[in-house]
Amino acid sequence: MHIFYLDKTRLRQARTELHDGALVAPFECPERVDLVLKQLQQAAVGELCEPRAYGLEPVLAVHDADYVNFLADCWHEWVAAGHEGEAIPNIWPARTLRGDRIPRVVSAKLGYYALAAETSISEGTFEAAMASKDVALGAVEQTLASGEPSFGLCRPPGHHAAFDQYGGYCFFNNAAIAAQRALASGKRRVAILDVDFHHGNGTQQIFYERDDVLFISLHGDPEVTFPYYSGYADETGRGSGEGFNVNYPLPPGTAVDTWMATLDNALARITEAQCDMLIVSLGVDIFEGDPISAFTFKSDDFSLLGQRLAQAGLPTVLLMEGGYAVDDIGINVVNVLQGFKQ
Ligand code: Q9C
Ligand code: ZN
Repeated sequence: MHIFYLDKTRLRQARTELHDGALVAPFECPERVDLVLKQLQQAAVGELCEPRAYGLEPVLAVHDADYVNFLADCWHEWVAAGHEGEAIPNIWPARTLRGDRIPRVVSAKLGYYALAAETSISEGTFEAAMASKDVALGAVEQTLASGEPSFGLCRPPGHHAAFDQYGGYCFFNNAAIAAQRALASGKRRVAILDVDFHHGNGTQQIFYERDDVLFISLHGDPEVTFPYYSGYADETGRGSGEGFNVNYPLPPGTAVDTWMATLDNALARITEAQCDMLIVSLGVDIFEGDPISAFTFKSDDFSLLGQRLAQAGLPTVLLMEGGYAVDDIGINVVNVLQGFKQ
């Protein structure tokens, strides 16, 4: 298996995350990739590869140009405005305000383009997001060329990033960018299977009205789990996308056998829809020890997950999303990839 990685993903190193009313050290930190890389190398899972730089074109294929410009300029505008801490929104175009015009000043643009406030923007955030999508693109190109599975050690993650919104630690939607690339190179229908603990609201939103990408997500019930305003079972797609969005909200504490039975339903839908490529949004925050999640996967269960994913029998790209119990994140990723290879 080819493993894609770029050191520049480390440039995302915010100092603050707004968590339960306090500014804490971010859960989504560079140490995450150190631990995954270390375990991947120890287990000799595959060849480590650096992708080339793909530029902005594949980003603009799924994201709004003004949004991308905002991300590119945000930190500089924030500094130029004389602000001290990291860039965090504190007002939104909420339901009773105007959301139909793009504001001029950075403090207002933050609320316009953010869907949550935990994700501070800091120096290097844009550069790391660019590297992260290049990791995803390198992985998908490798799989498109060889038919062999690839893993992209993306960071920052992507699945909460929508057409023109960031949040949930995500800026560019790496899985969506990779899926669009696969379609551009001739794939007919791509399945994005999102196993991260949190609902992939961004991926859902980007493809909601389309039938060339089947989006399926297993996640913590949004009644009680971030992102709260998306991820319910009645969100099934719109227009020609009707039936091509499938959500499986599961209660906190869901047992692994229930989760795996749900995965079987998801895989059956992928087969039924005649997808010709699989992109896995691989969050390992379903681990029992994850500090911000509530599923009960043990490290060994991740091997079974990898095996089941392989049984879909499709060219497969696995892209890193969440997973925050840093001591275990590496072994959990390795177990998925080893299980896949068996
Ligand atoms: N303060 C991903 O896993 N906050 N993002 C949750 C903890 C945001 C997770 C509550 C969680 C975002 C990619
Ligand atoms: Zn997550």
